[in-house]
Amino acid sequence: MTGQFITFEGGEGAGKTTQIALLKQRLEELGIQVILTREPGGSPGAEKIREMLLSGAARKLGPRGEAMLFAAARADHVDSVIVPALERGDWVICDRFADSTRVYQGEAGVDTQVLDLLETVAVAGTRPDLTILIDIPAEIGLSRVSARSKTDASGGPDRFESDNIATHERRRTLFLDLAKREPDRFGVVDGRHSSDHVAKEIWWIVERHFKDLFVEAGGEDIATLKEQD
Ligand code: T5A
Repeated sequence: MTGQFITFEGGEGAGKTTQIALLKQRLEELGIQVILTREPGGSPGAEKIREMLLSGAARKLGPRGEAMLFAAARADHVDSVIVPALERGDWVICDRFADSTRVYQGEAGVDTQVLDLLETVAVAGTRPDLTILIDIPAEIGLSRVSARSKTDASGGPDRFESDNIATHERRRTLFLDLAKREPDRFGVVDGRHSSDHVAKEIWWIVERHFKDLFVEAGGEDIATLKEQD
């Protein structure tokens, strides 16, 4: 089986990290080797850029400067982590990828042509096979993040979490617009449900998306699903 690249997108507190761990477990039960990674970050160089971006230290560069930093981090991450893993035949699940730049830095006013150019250079042809968008009203996602920050060491809101609710809602709309434009790549799930419910919906999408690959590898669930089609 060849390596596959799955990305998770959505607003703050949508449940991406939670669901990525659950999906990894299910894929591993099928004997698939899975690498979990995240953006910004995912490689030593990109993690350094993450600190600059999320602390707000890069804010003074403006949205275009921040977009360039996200792209620089992505280029290193793609070259040093994602491509080698896919070439080994591993599956890569990434918490946010280029769609986040389109949404967050696009919403902040960076020109689409600039974002297109940066993306082309950063990903160098490596694009997700499937993107799961966990859609959630901004208010719910932010309240989860704020509840979590009271019980762990993450501290207060980061550079992007601290934006106002209207900004978060515009980002939500932009994510949904991207999903509408590329329905073959995106699977959209409603993040308001329980973690178990969301995990089932995501697994349903993954099964359908990769059913031919799973059948080749002998995954029984999927073989049954294929027969039902
Ligand atoms: N960014 C990123 C850009 O601007 N441009 C870019 O190009 C990129 C790549 C990254 C920030 O950078 C920006 C976007 C972001 O603002 P981050 O720290 O990586 O920041 O944060 P997020 O990706 O937003 O991740 P979060 O941790 O905030 O949210 P998740 O991963 O979506 O949510 P998760 O799973 O951690 O869950 C949050 C809380 O909710 C609970 C969890 O237990 C946890 O406490 N929870 C649920 N509660 C109830 N029901 C459910 N179904 C739940 N699922 C999870």
